[in-house]
Amino acid sequence: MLSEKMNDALNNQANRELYSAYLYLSMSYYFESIHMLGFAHWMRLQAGEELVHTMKMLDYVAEKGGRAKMLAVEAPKLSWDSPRQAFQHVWDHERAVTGLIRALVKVAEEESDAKTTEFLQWYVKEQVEEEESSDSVLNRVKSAGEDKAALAAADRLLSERAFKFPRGFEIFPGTSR
Ligand code: OFO
Repeated sequence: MLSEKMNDALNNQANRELYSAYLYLSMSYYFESIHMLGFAHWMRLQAGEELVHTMKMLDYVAEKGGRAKMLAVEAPKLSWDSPRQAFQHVWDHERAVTGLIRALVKVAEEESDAKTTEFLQWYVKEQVEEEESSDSVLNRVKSAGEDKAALAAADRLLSERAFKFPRGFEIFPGTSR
């Protein structure tokens, strides 16, 4: 059974994961509006991953006899000055989320909740990957700079991103364009 404090902390983090999905969808439609469909595709899959993060956490709360709650989701930004600014935002956001996950692990440890501490290790590892992938995309976009051909090449490359949703979380069948 989860303590009330742990239950609340997990619900709050699930809300931040859902916000991440909302933010990346917002970026996806921003890129669509400027006709960069590869970047839009990458962001759309990123949003799907965040939905998995959200539901995995809420499922855990429910399985442990807690109460999964849908809290109000903050509205994300709607547009960015450039692809570089958007991908910088992704990188900054993922670093901030890593901090939130670390704080959540600390709550679990303080609550002497070994099961939740163990459960959260999946998120700790996932954040390492999230930071690596956003860093590598940011570097690619940075090195393209203002060069339109290089940006178009980066856009094409990102259109190849694939993501297989884990079983039970097939949220966006047919996301690939
Ligand atoms: Fe859920 O990893 Fe990004 O935010």
